[in-house]
Amino acid sequence: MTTVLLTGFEPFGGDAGNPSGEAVHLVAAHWAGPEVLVTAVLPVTFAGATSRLRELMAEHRPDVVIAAGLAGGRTRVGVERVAVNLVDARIPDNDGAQPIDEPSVAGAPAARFATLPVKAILRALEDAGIPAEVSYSAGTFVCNHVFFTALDAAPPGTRAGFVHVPWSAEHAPDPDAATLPLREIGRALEIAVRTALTTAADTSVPGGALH
Ligand code: PCA
Repeated sequence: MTTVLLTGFEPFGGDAGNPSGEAVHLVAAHWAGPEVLVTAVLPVTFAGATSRLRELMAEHRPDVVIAAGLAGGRTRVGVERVAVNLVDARIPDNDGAQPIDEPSVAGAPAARFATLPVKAILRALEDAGIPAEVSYSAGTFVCNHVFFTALDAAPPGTRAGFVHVPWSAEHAPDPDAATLPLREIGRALEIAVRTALTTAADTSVPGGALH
């Protein structure tokens, strides 16, 4: 049986909501299989998020792992291509921890690439009318830490990666914030999962960044 692990995050930084966690619930509510979908909303803590993720991966042995998080201010859904082995927290996490200049996983390489078909996901999102981009930095906070940990914990053959989402229109911090409707964010995550399940080899289309 093919298994997918899809995670989002709890609110952080004093925000009332986090669209990544809410969107994961939407995907779970609509999931029609036949693959098994396991979902979880991770705490925004360096220690708690990665220990929960490692537990979930050990328990369910997923074929596809997609972690999602909020990138407030971004206008597009970002399919992350590279996780760096670095934690450098600009704000405290939800435990009050603020690690600076530490490795995400001691002794691991400086960076790892997502093993998702990132270009095929980009193309599928664009075809569905969802603003999307390949992103080359998931930051150095809890999201990147979870992304790097997912790649570190994934056995060979697992497709693992990270998707950053904008604010939802329903929970924007201010009226001028860039947003997408929560329904569209959920649709984006479902498309990412479905594309990862159905794409054998990634598509070769431009998706790089000039700066
Ligand atoms: N976004 C943060 C952590 C949790 C989330 O949803 C980040 O990008 O690191």
